[in-house]
Amino acid sequence: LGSKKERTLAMIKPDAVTKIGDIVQMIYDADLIVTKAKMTKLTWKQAADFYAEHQSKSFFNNLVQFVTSGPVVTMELMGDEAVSAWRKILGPTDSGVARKEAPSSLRARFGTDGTKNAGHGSDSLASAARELEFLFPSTPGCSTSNTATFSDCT
Ligand code: DGI
Repeated sequence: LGSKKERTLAMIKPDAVTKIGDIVQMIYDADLIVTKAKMTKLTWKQAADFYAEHQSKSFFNNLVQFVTSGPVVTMELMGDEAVSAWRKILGPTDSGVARKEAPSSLRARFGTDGTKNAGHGSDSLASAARELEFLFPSTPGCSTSNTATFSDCT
């Protein structure tokens, strides 16, 4: 009662990928669950498409450069108000600000500054739907049954 089960897209950026264990602990402690996860290296085009809303910003190139500088871990998280719950775990966008305002947040603990900030979280249910489809595309004919082989799905 009074809670909304949501899904959100979480991304661990290249600077925090090796902290995945600590980050799963933070997810677990917040009563969220990891329902999908993969490690991947985004291409420049993928990162630019993912961050298309920021393409006119001064920091756009630095942002795309950073998120393509190494592998990322993307996750689908599920739980009560998952969109805001994950963004609360992340803390303020700038890791320097996060260290002052939310010292136990993910960005305070594992980020560096306004660009190298350890993680991403969808900012709304609409963004979550778009970002989940972008990183975990639904594959007609492959998504409904559990099989040990992937030959029909790749
Ligand atoms: O949703 P957030 O990731 O907290 O923030 P956002 O959607 O406004 O921006 C996306 C990313 O772009 C953010 O994680 C880091 C980068 N960014 C945002 N604002 C600035 C910035 N990078 C720099 N260098 N300076 C900014 O003002």
